[in-house]
Amino acid sequence: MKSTLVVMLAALSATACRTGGETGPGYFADMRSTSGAVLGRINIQAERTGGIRITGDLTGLPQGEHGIHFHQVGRCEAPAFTTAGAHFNPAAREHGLENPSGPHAGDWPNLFATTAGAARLELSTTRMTLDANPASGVVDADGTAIVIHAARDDQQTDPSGNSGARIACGVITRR
Ligand SMILES: [Cu+2]
Ligand SMILES: [Zn+2]
Repeated sequence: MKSTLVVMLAALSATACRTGGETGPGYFADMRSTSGAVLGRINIQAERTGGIRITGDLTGLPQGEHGIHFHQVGRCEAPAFTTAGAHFNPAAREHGLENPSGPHAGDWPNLFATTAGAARLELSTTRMTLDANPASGVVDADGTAIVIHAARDDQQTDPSGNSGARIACGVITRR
């Protein structure tokens, strides 16, 4: 189990590198709080090497670590955001980047917000693609949303890493 984890972490750090070179039409998600306040925009680009890259600057978050995931439905109805459904998971894995039976395709490392409530995102993954590929594509019939949670994602506990309430949501939208 330990060796599986090491291999997985090695793969993660490899995909976390800036590979450079995005391609195709861009997408974005405007993140809103449970009260409708705009927290900022997350940009989503396809990478030439495959996979996607997300970047953005957010404000107005509670200080500390927050779970952030792609969720399977592109609907963000405040205040609970349950309309976004479960984590994006076409491969039917368990939750968590540190779960030997995981992760969900839509799982990301925790987002860190400063004491001023600001968070910067710059991450890549090869588990998702910006198309309708049934195995990986986030541009599917019912859309996809990005959700930020109140608490830290433990990256192990199925189905959502004990990351608590959904405090922000944004629908992935074509530019
Ligand atoms: Cu989530
Ligand atoms: Zn998950």
